[in-house]
Amino acid sequence: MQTAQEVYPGRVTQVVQKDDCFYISCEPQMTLAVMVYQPTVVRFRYATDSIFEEDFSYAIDKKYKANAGALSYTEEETVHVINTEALRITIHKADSRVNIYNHDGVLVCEDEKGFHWEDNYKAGGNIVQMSKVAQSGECFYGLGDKPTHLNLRGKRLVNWGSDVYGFNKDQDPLYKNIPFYMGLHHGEGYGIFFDNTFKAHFDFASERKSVASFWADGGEMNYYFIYGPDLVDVTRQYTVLTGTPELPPLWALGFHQCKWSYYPESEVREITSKFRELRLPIDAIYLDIDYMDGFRCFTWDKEKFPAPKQMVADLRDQGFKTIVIIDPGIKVDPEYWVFKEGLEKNMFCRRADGPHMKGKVWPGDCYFPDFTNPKVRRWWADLFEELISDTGVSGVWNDMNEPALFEVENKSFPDDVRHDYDGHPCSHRKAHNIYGMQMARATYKGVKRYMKQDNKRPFVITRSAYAGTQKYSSAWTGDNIASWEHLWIANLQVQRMNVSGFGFCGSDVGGFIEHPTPELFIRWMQLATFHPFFRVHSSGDHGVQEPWSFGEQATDISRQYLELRYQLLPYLYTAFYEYTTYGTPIIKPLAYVAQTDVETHNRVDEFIVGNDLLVCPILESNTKGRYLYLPEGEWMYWWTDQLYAGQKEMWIDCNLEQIPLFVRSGAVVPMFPVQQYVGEKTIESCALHVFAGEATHTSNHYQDSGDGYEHETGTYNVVDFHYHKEGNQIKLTQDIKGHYTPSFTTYGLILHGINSDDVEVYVNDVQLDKELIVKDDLGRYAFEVDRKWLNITIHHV
Ligand code: MIG
Repeated sequence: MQTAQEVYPGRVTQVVQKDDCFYISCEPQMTLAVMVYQPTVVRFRYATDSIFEEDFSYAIDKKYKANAGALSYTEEETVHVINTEALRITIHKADSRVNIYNHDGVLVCEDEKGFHWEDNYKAGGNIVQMSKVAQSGECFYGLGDKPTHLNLRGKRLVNWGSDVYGFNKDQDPLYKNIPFYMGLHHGEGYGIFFDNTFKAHFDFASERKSVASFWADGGEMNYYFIYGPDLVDVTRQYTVLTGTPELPPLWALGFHQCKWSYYPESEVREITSKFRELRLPIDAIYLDIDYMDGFRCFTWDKEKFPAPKQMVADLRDQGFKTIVIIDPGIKVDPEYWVFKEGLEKNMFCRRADGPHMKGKVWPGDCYFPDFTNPKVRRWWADLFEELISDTGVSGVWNDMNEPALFEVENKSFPDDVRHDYDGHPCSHRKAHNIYGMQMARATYKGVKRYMKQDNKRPFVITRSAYAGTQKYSSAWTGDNIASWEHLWIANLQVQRMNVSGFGFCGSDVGGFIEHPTPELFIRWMQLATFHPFFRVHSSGDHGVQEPWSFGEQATDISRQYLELRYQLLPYLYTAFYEYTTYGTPIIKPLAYVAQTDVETHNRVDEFIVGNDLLVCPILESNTKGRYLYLPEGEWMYWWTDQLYAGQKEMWIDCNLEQIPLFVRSGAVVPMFPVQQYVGEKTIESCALHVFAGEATHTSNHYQDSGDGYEHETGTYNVVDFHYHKEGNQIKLTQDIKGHYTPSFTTYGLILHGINSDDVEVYVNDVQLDKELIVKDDLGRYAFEVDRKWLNITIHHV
């Protein structure tokens, strides 16, 4: 057999513009299509034989609207030039290499060797490769769930979804395949989304010190360049391109408890009652694989769960939503209706030569639905009718969808398995990395349909994912371990997933494998309080992992944080609104809020949740505080109301009950009263915590009914709170956009950080009776105002 040769495109022979697309032909016969989607979003698509296959992507949102803006094309001596309103793109006449500049002339992204390929005779097609210059000082971020330092410079990584029980720090690949990375150099942030589902590789100046390259084992060189310059804007644009999710039901932002597995019914009832008895706020309880009859999906083990409908209804009465697991493997059993139906309707994957794809998972031998076939996804969606509409389950958990197999070396399907790929038949080489995504998509479709009939929003959670899966599902980070190192990993992964467009994500709190010490459990609960998805999960074989199993102190501290979580719901929900509307990451690493400050570029521990809270978890045992870095601005320590100036590293004290938590000065943070579950109480008054400082700042508060679909037709409010300080006078104004009427009619204002013995307060320019202002030991002033207040002025006296 001939060894493959690297092939490079030659001289540019022709440039043809068709609307917002430029076709650049090269010798001997490669064509590059430069497609402008936005002034800051440009797609590069290469056809080695100048033949473009049908354009198809599972990632790109069907609702995405391109808007290229004004374009111009010119020819210079050595380059062809395309100008968008934000970028200048040059294509070298000699070899088609691409440079991308901003309009200040800064070279943001530069082809090194640029595009090249190798013919792959054995599998067909090409290995497609791209190499770019890694600029001096450039940092790299993104790529989904990689459990390694946030800055990827110096690393080589691969996307090939894998079931990695008890994965290690730096292990690669893990469960998720998100071929989207960002670069930051000279204050300029940009992103590259390599929309190719084959096994994909990324090298960030690992093999060669000044080269960042990416390549895939097949398919097209097809990538989107996204310009910021703000990194948060890069993530936003990527998320909008690949699809923002709908708002989850508010209860899904509450606390979830899980174990492999809670059974029988009496145990589920005991656990859930205990949460209520101990007044530990919680909204969701999970049933892992043992609820099924012999691990047959869409069945119940009638001995362990004789009356699921009654149980789910009783749990609902206590404020619990029931979530059940559904795996892709369907047991080979001619007596089992799902198998029978699937077989008759030809729903299962087949090998190259025709037999069904048979593999062992929990139920023993299984067949696997080909979720890349729209017919199969419709069938799968229909299967949820009974679980949702009849039994009353509120959400579905998709596991093992890498897809994972037992007892075979590669722990997944062989390469020759056939997939429909929505009418573009292919092998598993191409479909592996999107199998889990298409399963989550089909599940979402079904869960949503039946939840919606009851005017409820769906909840889906998945382990595997490709770029764009956030449209359909939340995610967890898989089978971690109860260790301090894994607490570090959890913190990092949730940040990385967030900048990779996947906001609704969390880790197995406490660790899935092995048993945490009470202290580790406490520290993990404290961190996860600020994670978009908050669930305790464990494999169960190392003892129990409910808060009370760690003793009284852990129970009390868990309660304190669960209460904080429920109080922060309006704040977190606002961050979800910004995520689902604009693609803004809910969690932001420090580099994403202060990218011009190089001190932030390699920070991993601190993160911002929403816009105004800064968290820095304790990641070691037996500590009385830690060093951390506060970015630019002024920050108030949550526990003491003390103000600190940013842009410096500092030591902060904290005891076991405290996680280092800061609020941006000038922030207004809405908080609900403690509830044991979402909707337990009618919220009559919402707290507004005002963190006084020198900064001028605007905070937001999104309000809707927390479930159902009325917000989709405009029944919601976006409220802005403007904070401004002048001398010894603080001015707040409220700007309400929308016509939703929340249940609360008043706000309880709480002023933090007013160092004054006395204040005068004016509400809508009328002085408030001093007797209505209460001051507590920490010097916080509190008073009530009508929900529709327009302005509040506070004079220090
Ligand atoms: O082979 O369903 O990551 O959360 O509890 C293990 C049992 C299968 C792996 C998941 C884990 C789940 C477990 N599953």
